Amino acid sequence: MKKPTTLIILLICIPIWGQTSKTTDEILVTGLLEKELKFSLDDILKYPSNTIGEVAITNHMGEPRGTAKQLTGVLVKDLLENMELKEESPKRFSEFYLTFVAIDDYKVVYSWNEIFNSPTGEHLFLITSRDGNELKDMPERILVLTPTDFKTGRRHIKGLSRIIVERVK
Ligand SMILES: Nc1nc2c(c(=O)[nH]1)N[C@H]1C(S)=C(S)[C@@H](COP(=O)(O)O)O[C@H]1N2
Ligand SMILES: [Mo]
Repeated sequence: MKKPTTLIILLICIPIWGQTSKTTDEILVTGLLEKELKFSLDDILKYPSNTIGEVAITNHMGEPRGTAKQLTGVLVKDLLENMELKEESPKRFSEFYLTFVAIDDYKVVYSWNEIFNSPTGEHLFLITSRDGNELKDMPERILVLTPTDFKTGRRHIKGLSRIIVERVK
C-alpha cells in the first residue's frame, strides 16, 4: 500500500512544482527593430515605479483565481520608450504588434497602438513587487499584468521571457 500512495503523491506534486518554478531573470526584445533590447531585473528596477495596489485575477470565465496584493510596477511603455521600429513612416507604426512570450510558450499579443497610443498602455505593467515580495523573490517573475482588463487572468503573463515585434502582412 505504501508504494502506490507515494507514487500518487509524486504524480500530483511534480506538475505543480513544475508550474511554479518557471521564473525568468531577463527579457529580450527582438524582431523588426533597429537594435535588440535586453532587460535584467536590475534594469527593470531603474524605471519609475507605480503603486497599483490590489488586483483580482479572474480566468477566461470571469471566475476568481485569487487576488494579487501590494502591487507595484513599471510601465512597459516606459521600458520600451527608446525602442526603434524598423519603419521610417510613423503612420505605418499602426501595422506593428508585440507578442509577449512566457518561458512555457504562453503568448499574449498587444498592438503598438494599444501600448503607445491608448489608455491600456497606461495600465500595462511589469510587476516589481507582489504580496510583500520584491521582484527577485516573486515566484511569478517576470510578471506582466493589465489591471484594467475585464478578465485579468488572460494577460497575467507569468515568466515573461521575450517580446517579439512584428507587423501585419
Ligand atoms: N506563463 C503562463 N502564464 C499564464 C498562463 C500560462 O499558462 N502560462 N495562464 C494564464 C491564464 S489562462 C490565467 S486564467 C491566469 C491564471 O493565473 P494563476 O495561474 O496565477 O491562477 O494566468 C495566465 N498566465
Ligand atoms: Mo485562463
